Amino acid sequence: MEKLMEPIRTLVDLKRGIVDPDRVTERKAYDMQGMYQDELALKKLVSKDNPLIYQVSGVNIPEETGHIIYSTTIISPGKVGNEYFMSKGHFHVKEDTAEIYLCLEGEGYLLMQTRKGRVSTIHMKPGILGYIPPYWGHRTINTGNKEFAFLTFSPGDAGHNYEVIQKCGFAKIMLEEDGRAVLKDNPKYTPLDSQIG
Ligand code: M6P
Ligand code: ZN
Repeated sequence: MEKLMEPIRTLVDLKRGIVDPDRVTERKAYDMQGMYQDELALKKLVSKDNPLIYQVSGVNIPEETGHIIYSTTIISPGKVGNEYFMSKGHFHVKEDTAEIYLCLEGEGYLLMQTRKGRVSTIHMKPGILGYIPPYWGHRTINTGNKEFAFLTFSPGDAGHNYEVIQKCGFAKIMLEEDGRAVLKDNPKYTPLDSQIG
């Protein structure tokens, strides 16, 4: 017989997201190796004070079909060289699953990419909701000068596939030029040989 789960009540701060989460995952500069253009700048950051790049706070929901997982991501302000702090980025293991990002605080970009390398961006600021359709890989970038916080909702069975991004990178990168955020071609991008989507 299937076990019936009890409902959950979660307090959400409308600027900082989930209050009193069950789990917090921190990604520091050390955890971001291979993700930025300027590897030397990243190395220097790691040996200086290895700053927190972002953290994800979530509630324990079963990672199963039928459930909806929700969490808050907060990306610190800062840059590695002239490339803004960002999340690792991933595709979903179950690629035909979507996700919703709702911006609470700060500003940044939701960068999305298909397996074939087609790119789309949404400029996020408080109150903007970004819908990531199935099959689009996604990463978030803090282009502001304070924390960039957003709430996310995804199907329980979506899963995280980091491999493609780790291997190929994103086709575009977000750099600061003359004090502005500019989307540029990623010179290190290596498209997959066999692509779908
Ligand atoms: C969002 C969601 C999470 C994800 C997090 C950080 O909150 O998409 O599922 O873990 O961002 O992104 P990443 O896993 O790519 O580091
Ligand atoms: Zn996702």
